[in-house]
Amino acid sequence: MTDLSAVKTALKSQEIETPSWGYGNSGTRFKVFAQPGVPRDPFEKLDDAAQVHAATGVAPLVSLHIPWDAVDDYAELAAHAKERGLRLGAINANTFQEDDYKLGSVTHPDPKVRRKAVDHLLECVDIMDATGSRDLKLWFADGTNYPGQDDITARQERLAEALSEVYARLGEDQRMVLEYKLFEPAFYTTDVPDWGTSYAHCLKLGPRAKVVVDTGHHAPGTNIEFIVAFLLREGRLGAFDFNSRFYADDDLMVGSADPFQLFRILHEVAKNGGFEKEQEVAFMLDQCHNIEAKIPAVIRSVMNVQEATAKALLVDLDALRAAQAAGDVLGANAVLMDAYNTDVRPLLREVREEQGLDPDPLAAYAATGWQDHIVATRVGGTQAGWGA
Ligand code: PSV
Ligand code: MN
Ligand code: MN
Repeated sequence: MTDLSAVKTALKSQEIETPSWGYGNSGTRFKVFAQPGVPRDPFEKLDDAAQVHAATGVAPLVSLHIPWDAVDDYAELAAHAKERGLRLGAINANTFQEDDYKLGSVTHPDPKVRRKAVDHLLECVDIMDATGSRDLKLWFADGTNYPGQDDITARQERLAEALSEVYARLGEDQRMVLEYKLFEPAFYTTDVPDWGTSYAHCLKLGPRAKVVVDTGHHAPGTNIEFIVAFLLREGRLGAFDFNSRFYADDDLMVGSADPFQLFRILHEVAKNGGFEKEQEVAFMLDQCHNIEAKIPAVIRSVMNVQEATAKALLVDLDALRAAQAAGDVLGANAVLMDAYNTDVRPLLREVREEQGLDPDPLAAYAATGWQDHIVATRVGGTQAGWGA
């Protein structure tokens, strides 16, 4: 039998990190749709994130993307976060939006471009020092479009060199988390295309280098929960970038396209101790809300993670293990499906009430009047960064 009070305690202590860029305008490569009331600067993005945290109670961290969130004084930004009950989370580096990076950043054939890219990564560590952030989050758009364009192994060598210079700069409590992505924007080779490449680089770097699993970055049909289980066993799962996809890297609300997959992933997290603080797994969202209202979309996403987490925590592990040990294929599967098919919404309402929160976060947000306030007072909001 699952211990319900332990499930509730775990749900109350969960921390979901929301992305600053989820609050800004975004779109596809064809069109950025401007919404009224979106933040004009990183301070206002934090004000919106504070609304999500106030409504849900489990979203106290916000990741920044540099230079989208560049400010003169990062300590002031951290203080702004703190006043609102928030903390600054991962610092995402950006070496993918300048002309210099046409042929790559840290893997570029020209050492001058590599230097510029590494300097940006080092600057991001300086920012972490000022914000108190633990994680430097790296995703590289580096790759090639045509066979023969560049040397695959030379690019791996350049990548390894760059990563080791940056790793050496990290403070003792700081980590590097390395994201992989199979495709896009390069069409032929990508320099960090999969978890194996990220893991191999992390292993060489040291224990504070870990892998980021962005749920939108795999080939269709990839068994992401296997990757999660493997990395947790090795102590190398650094973070999630949660989102949903139907076709490519769609960055839709997590749990919207395939809630069962999210459950299967979080079941592996629960079973392998990934919710325990020592594992230090960051549960981040990496989403863009192109056509839907942003703050309610982030709230909905947080709720989707909570619901999948609750179901994962409800899996009767004793019954599951007994069925597995007995070779009871149908029985084991039934244990898992029982948890997945549980309606956990009443449980989550109870958890919120016990935390002194409104049981319905979306209604609670609507009742604040914040949306009308920002629409009336913010004129000329900024783009999230994509398409800028
Ligand atoms: C790349 O597709 C990515 O997933 C990386 O995490 C970037 O930093 C992020 O998207 C920006 O939205
Ligand atoms: Mn991502
Ligand atoms: Mn992505």
